[in-house]
Amino acid sequence: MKSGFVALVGRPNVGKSTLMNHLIGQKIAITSAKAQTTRSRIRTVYTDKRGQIVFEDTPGITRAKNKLGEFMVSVAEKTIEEADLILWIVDATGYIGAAETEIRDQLRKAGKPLILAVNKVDLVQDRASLAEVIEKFRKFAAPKELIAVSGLRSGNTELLLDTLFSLLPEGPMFFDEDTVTEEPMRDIAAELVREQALRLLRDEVPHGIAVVVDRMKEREDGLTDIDATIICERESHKGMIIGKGGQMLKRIGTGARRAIEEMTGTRVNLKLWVKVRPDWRDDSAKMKEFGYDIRNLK
Ligand SMILES: Nc1nc2c(ncn2[C@@H]2O[C@H](COP(=O)(O)OP(=O)(O)OP(=O)(O)O)[C@@H](O)[C@H]2O)c(=O)[nH]1
Ligand SMILES: [Mg+2]
Repeated sequence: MKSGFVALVGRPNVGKSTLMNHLIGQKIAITSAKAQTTRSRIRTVYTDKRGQIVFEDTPGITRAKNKLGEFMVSVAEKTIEEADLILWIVDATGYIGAAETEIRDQLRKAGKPLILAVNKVDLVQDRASLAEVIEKFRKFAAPKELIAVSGLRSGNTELLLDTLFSLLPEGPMFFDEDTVTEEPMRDIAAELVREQALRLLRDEVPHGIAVVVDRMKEREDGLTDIDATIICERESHKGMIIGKGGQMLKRIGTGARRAIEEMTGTRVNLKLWVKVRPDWRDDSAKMKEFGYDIRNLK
């Protein structure tokens, strides 16, 4: 039996969460076309006869602009420290810049076995360009293994699992074989609301949003009532989140309800509120209240 913790790390928007969801065959982490979607550690479990892999998805590593940004960087650092194996994900269409060099040096310091996943290969035009991209990254990162993948189009993910198992140590099962995640359902529901906000709102607005589930209760007839609050940074943002005649809030609610229903397999009655908490992303006490606290990292 092989087992261990695999940290998924890299720059924002390279496809870490999409790839993790694909590897475990279920959507647990939210994803979006906007950078800095993942804000905390999302732990999921993959088990088969080879053993058990505990995946830890992390926020994209980038320069912090506020306390929330600092929290996100510490989540990535702590996860790297605790992992058995690092899965560094890069975008095949991206260039190698100062940020990549910083991540490489940080990972070297950590001294853990490194696998480089060159992701989004479906976007690379032809075989010759792909070979070039792979060579460029291999030279730059000198990983133990390099695998070209597509988390979106499922290219090579089976090979990636095989490689992960081959590099993991012998060890026990950390979780029950049926466990996919231990993330509480109400946290996942809150994230699914935030995912809709990221999809539907523009500019800085979705980045200044936090979502808290205030109540989640299943009725006897199976319907689940969920009350959630969308926290934003400004009155003007609140106006945009609610939209003309409440249209935007309604679209966010409908999208999130459908996603939560798919996840829970029950019918859901979702009620959303919007509150303003000026500059909460620079307020440690407020951040804790909204679930961003490094000491509570599972
Ligand atoms: N074409 C293509 N797009 C992908 C692939 N993987 C992810 N994407 C897209 O890239 C965007 C970012 O994906 P995420 O999974 O949210 O990226 P992330 O690295 O988790 O981003 P952060 O949480 O912000 O750090 C989304 O629009 C995905 O659909 C892929 O293999 N191919
Ligand atoms: Mg992510």
